[in-house]
Amino acid sequence: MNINKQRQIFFAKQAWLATGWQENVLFHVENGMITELAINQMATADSLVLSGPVLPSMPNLHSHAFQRVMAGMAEVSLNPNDSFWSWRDLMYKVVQKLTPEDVRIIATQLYIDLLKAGYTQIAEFHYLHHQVGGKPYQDTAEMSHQMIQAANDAGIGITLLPVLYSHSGFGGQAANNGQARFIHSTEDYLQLFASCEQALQDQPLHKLGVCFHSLRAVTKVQIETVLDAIKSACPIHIHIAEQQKEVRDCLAWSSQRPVQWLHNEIGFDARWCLVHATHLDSQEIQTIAQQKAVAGLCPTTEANLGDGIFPATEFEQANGRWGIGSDSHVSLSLVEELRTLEYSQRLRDQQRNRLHRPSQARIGDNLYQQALLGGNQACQVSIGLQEHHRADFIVLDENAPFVAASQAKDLLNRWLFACNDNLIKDVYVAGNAVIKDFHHAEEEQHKADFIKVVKKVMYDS
Ligand code: NGQ
Ligand code: ZN
Repeated sequence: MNINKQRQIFFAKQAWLATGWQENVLFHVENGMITELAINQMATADSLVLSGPVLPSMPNLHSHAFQRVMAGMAEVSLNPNDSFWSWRDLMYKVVQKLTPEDVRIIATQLYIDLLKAGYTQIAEFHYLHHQVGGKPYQDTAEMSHQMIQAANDAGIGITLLPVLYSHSGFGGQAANNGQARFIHSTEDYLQLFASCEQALQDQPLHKLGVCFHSLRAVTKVQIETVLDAIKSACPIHIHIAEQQKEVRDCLAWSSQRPVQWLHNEIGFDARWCLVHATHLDSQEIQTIAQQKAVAGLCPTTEANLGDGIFPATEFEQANGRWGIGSDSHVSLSLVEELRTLEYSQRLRDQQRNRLHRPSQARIGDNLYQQALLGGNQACQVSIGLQEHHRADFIVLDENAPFVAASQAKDLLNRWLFACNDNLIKDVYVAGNAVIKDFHHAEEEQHKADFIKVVKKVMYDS
């Protein structure tokens, strides 16, 4: 995707900077980056005046785009013990039906909807690589190209995470039939990674990361071999400790809990994003925080799949880094992700106002700030209204009653806790307006294509 190289100047009456809400903010954008920013300025003749309060957009650190096609379709009780694992069986059935074109169409619609929701970078944890039955496509990176195309058509930045997936359980158990489209040897994975690297060259919005599906899906030797082979300082993502069963199986196999195993046997640091990390003991909470790894939280999917409650209150007290992802895309609302995270803690603790920091007593402001910082780290981007950051930002609807009526200090709490309509009116990626007045320029065509794919895949019609 091309970045507008022209210099642009924006003016915001109210903008949420790293220092909190400020007034009369003038900022310059060049090559998609903020080059100068000052508060208490006047709009200049050549500046574009943004209509409402302006905030940085949000990075989304975890996505399986194809799963959007089945969102809301697994909410039928088929068995009194329905669980994460029975949901996964249904998901594997959907996987058998998808062509590369279907996947691109689903992802394009999804990415447009995510832009409208205020996300401008998506970490795509991409493991659907092969044909049905497991044969690679003629171009082994075929599916990865579809994801990049979808991101470009929508106008979102992608942090592409090609996934290494080889086994069905701890200790290198053979993959099952439902997983055939996901499977690589270490060598083949390294080739795929090199193809993706090439495909992303000269695409400044896009990033590439290493990804292991889970400790169930790869062996220790595989992790070591991949990390040894890939020299670039890219992010590293892995699903970890999402389900109790996974923790029990890991203990039975290694006598260690998943995060403990990763720390002791491989080691992790700020390059790592530990997705879910739901089931942690106190030592593991401290370790993740001390190592400055990001906990990749997906509150609505974790609730939907019955994963458990992430110990966010304790993690926050340990200064842990975290961000949010929409994962299975059962919800595309960043408001719902942040609200669900805070409310999960209140419901467990039977207390109010859980996720705050000594420097930030306002829950909404703290949630937004932490999710932005952790998301930036995990997606390897720098979104934020400050110099040398990418000019990705959102404009709230100045006519929404709580936006019009509230003092700036209360805006985030009003928005995140008390509004259900989408308040995001305009969305800018690297200085370009991709959502204008709630709309995307190509949305009608993509919507029509998406409707056809949903009918075909989910209803055979
Ligand atoms: C996935 N999703 O890979 O799509 C997983 C489920 C698994 C989430 N963990 C499958 N939410 O972990 O084996
Ligand atoms: Zn996932």
